[in-house]
Amino acid sequence: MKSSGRRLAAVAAGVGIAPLVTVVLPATSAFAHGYVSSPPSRQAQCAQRTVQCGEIQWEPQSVEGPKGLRSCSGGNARFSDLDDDSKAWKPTAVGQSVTFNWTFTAQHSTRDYEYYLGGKRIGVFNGRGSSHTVNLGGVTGRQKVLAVWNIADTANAFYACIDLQVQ
Ligand SMILES: [Cu+2]
Repeated sequence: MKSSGRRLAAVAAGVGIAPLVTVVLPATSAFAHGYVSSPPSRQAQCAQRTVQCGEIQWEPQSVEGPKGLRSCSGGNARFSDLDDDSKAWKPTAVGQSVTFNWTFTAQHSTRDYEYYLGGKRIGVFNGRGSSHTVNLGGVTGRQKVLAVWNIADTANAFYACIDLQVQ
């Protein structure tokens, strides 16, 4: 009698713990990574509700994909909003010299940061800084810069597109 009572207590305790585990696990996956917050990247504009977007609005830091891509979404179908040039992205007015600032929600070891404009690399920076000043090389008008944060110890990178109005 005593031992079966103990067994029942153990089963009841196990049932009590299970819901806690399932609640805690999904919440942790959204913490990692980083994105360009200034000038506001496309995912930043989604997060700020400047533009209506899908899932990316909840996790602007999560645009992660294999190194070497040149898309704003980093190949993530669920963030395909970011590849849509027809959405009402608000361009930031800038001159030829632009400073891009990253916001990090988790640190990773960095291989480098790269900046692309029209398929051409206009900047590359080694090290740990979160702020990079790039020269746009004489272009004017509406432009789109792709910023890439290449991680040193994984195969992945983080991607962010920034819409600019160059004066
Ligand atoms: Cu991360």
